[in-house]
Amino acid sequence: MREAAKIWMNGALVDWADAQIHVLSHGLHYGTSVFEGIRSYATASGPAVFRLEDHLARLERSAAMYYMPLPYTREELRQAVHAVVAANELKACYIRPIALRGYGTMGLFPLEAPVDVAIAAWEWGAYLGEEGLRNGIRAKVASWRRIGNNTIPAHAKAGGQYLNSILAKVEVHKAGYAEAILLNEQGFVADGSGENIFLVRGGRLITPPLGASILEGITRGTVIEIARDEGIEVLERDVARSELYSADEVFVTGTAAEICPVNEIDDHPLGPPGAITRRLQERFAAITQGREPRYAAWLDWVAAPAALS
Ligand code: PY5
Repeated sequence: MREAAKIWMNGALVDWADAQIHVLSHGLHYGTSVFEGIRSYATASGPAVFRLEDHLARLERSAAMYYMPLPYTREELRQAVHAVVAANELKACYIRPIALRGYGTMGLFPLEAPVDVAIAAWEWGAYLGEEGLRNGIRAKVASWRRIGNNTIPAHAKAGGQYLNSILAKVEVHKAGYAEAILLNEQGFVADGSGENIFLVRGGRLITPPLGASILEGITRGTVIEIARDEGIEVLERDVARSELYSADEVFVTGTAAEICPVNEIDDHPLGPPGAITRRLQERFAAITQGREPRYAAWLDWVAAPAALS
């Protein structure tokens, strides 16, 4: 499919077709993998990886929560991400680092299995569609609950926990909706199958707190910071399902989905994307494209950047 592309695997760039693991890899059987989703954006000074340091720090935290020592330092992984983007001559792309328990043991005790690490990158457009980014998506609350905080660590981005997201996604897809919203075990709103969620009520932003079985999204953190810089108040608090139906605006955030408006939830119309959603989308685009020197620390240029003017 992508014969010419290179993938970084266990310390070296290899051909796309050669980036293989054994069928008895522990991570394949039991979900013992941790991963990241990162985007690089095209800027006037070349490709820039958005919040790379923060994504790699989360990868380390996810690995630690599963007692998985990463065999590479953060700086080695940072250089590897740069190498993959550069070797594939990518500008705007999605970057997927993954660390998994590899081939070596078939019992559940994983600590003797080796840890394999790979980093791939490819061009990946709007995850919820260009039309969705512009006009909003239809979402539905799934019947599956978000895995509880005391079932697995919700803050870890681990392969196995995505079975939960996948069941929710397939359920609502079959019912004709673009994205699933999951409630947590307490019945409060948690997140989308692959995004965090925000509501606008009375000019304020509201988003579920870190204790609500959510992933601590990097785009979520970005939106909170941009909004506060814009003078918009942000509340992190539990959100009841019915609040979604009467919100002034709702949007979801994620590396793949970016900032995507929601225009309908459970067949309750929310109307076209609102002013605050639009404003945050515009700010986010300006920042990721390197047009906002104030936020330049969030960009890690793959090629040396010309000085920001
Ligand atoms: N919640 C869940 C369950 C997620 O999977 C994601 C990211 C987020 C929130 C948002 O986190 P962040 O802003 O740090 O990306 N989902 C992945 C992504 O790359 C996987 C999507 C297929 O966006």
